[in-house]
Amino acid sequence: MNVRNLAPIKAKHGVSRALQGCHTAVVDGYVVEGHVPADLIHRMLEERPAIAGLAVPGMPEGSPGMEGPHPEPYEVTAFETNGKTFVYDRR
Ligand SMILES: [Cu+2]
Repeated sequence: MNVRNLAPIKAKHGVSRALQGCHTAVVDGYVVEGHVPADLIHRMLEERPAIAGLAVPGMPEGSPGMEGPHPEPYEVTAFETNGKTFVYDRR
């Protein structure tokens, strides 16, 4: 699904402003926000944790689709619909 205004979708799925990336996807009921590595999406779909989804805020260099000469470490944040977050993985 391609929509021009993602704000209502992000709000519905509990993506807070601080977590917002440039892309939002909904995969099998989970939100994938920003440049989340594919292997973590697979892990989430296998483990089916009680979260709303995963987010990589911003566009960190070195994340999938953002390859570059100066990769930077970044966190993949899991978030719940109640706004709680925790670090799902570090890259
Ligand atoms: Cu991006």
